[in-house]
Amino acid sequence: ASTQHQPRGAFIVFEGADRAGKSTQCQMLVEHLQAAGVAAELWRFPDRTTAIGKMINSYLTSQAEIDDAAVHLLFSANRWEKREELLRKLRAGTTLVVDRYAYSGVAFTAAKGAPGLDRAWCMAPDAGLPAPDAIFFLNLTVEQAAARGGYGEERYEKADFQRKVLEQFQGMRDSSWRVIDASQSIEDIQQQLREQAGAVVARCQRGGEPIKQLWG
Ligand code: Z5A
Ligand code: MG
Repeated sequence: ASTQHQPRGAFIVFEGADRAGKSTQCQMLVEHLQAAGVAAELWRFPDRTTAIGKMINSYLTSQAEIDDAAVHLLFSANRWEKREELLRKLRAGTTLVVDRYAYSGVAFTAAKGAPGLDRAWCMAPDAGLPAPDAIFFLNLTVEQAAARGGYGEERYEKADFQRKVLEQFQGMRDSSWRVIDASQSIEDIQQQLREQAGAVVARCQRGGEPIKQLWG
């Protein structure tokens, strides 16, 4: 039997509007899984610790200007450079809870509306990356997000742009995405996530689930 079909960890991605609570929920979910005896790790993209990630960080904090197409490819390269480790962890049985992935990559660049950088162009460099077993989309309007104390100081953290990013996410979403109303309380959201993520983890632990590829 192919090793891909052995019991393995689950690959769970969180996407959604800014301020929707992705980082809060990812952290809580990983702690819950670990407490339940599941091998689990919290990952995030961009991973700002690598050489590529440091360039991305300089861009996001406006210390560097980088061409829109070039920075898009850096975000993608930042996922490709983690691919081997990601697959190794999953096959070793570790569940990965990942705060943003290629969907953010496409939504944020396509939202710029720059000539030539349409959604198809944005999707191309991520084709072939491991695909998640589940995508949780934390859904929050720009107005609800603003009520949480406003956006931060980074490059993309402006209401007008966030509205365009949300439109891009709506356009990409398919029926496999698990949409969660992120205006609920932190505890209520976490409860729903635990139930749904628990089922995905159990399914992958049983085996027979191949690791698929983007954009399948
Ligand atoms: N980006 C890109 O362009 N291309 C790519 O390929 C990738 C990313 C992967 C960095 O993201 C930027 O990179 C991001 C996309 C772009 N740009 N923007 N904007 P990041 O992940 O580092 O962004 P962040 O700084 O972590 O912010 P965030 O993700 O928007 O926030 P969040 O993680 O969703 O929310 P949070 O930090 O958990 O919570 C926000 C606040 O709300 C906090 O005060 C919480 O206590 C509060 N909160 C959380 N949940 C609730 C509920 N349920 N009720 C009330 N208050 C709540
Ligand atoms: Mg976050």
